[in-house]
Amino acid sequence: MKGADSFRIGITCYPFLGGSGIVATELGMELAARGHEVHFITSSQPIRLKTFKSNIVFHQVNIDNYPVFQSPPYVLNLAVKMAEVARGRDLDILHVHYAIPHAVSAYLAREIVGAGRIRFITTLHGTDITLVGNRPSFYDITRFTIERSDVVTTVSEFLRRKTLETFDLNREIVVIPNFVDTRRFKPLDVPHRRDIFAATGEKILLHASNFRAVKRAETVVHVFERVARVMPVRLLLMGDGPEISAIDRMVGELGIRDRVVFLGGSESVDEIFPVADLFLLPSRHEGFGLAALEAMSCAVPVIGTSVGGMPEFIRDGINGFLFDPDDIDGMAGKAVELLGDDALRMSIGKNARCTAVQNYSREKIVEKYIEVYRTVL
Ligand code: GMT
Repeated sequence: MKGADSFRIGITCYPFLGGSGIVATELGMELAARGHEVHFITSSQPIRLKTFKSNIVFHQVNIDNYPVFQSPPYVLNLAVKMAEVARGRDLDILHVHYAIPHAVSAYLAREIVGAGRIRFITTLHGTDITLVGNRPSFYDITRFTIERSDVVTTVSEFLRRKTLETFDLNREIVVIPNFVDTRRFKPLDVPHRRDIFAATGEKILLHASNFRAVKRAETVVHVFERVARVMPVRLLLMGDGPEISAIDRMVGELGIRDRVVFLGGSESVDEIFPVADLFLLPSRHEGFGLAALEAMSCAVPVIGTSVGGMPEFIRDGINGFLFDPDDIDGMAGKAVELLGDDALRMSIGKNARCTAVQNYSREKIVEKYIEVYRTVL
């Protein structure tokens, strides 16, 4: 039941694996735990929303296709569902994650329900601005919906600036970083789980992503191959995506197949992260870089890149390391140094865990979203 100081919020996101969907789902779960009423309005049940939770309702958007349509009218069916839930459940706010096309549907839903009856908040995550929204075929609609959102948030200062520059906008954008459930993503308490992946004395490198070009998984393999020349190591590759076949081929060509484990898409990410000795995320840019934060929360040192959102939470040489995305030699050299020096690795890992717990815990950051809800209402 909704209390006096609580809200009714409709959340829309991509429900399958992916950073924006994870943030949206974790946000919804924390809001519900605090007594707010959360309605997920999505095309399928969000992947991390496994069990029944009080204060959470899942409303499936059914795509009503028809032979004359060239593609399924998801945007329209979503808008109608949003309006239906907004009216039927007397929602205060629609909070959409990833601008395209969710902000368009939210804009339509607000118009259908009647201006002033509901507000909509758009959270930008990264590629919705840096890779998709800036394409000519999406530019105007992305700009329009950013302008018309009641509140816009971005997951980093980098993304805030990028959004204002790209769309030549002059509006307030609130920065709310990604967060992590530090009780679930925590250092390894069952050391023998490492044995599944590596022999005694071998170090484990990990990369987890959706294997899109922006993640630079080929850099991960090049770095690993250089490290493998000088010490016994294994590489775990977690996730799936368009680049995975090329990576598989590359691993064969470099003759390191017996050293590399392809884990595929997994929901047990919190069980895999803590077994690693080093996490590699050499992305060309990240809106934030949630996977790096999850690794840090498990006290696993990260080698990331000095562009995009990562420099906002990784301090080079203190709680992780940052390199130019093309600096394969630099990353490989640092990996060898770190994996050969347990004291250094553990001290960086400890600082990383501290950063996650002190500044990026789910409880702390969700409070910032609640503050935004209060302000907009
Ligand atoms: O990383 C991806 O490509 C997935 C993407 C998404 O929208 O699911 O992630 C974006 O949102 C995450 C959560 O806010 C951010 O941590 C990621 O940095 C961001 N990805 C990129 O900008 C490439």
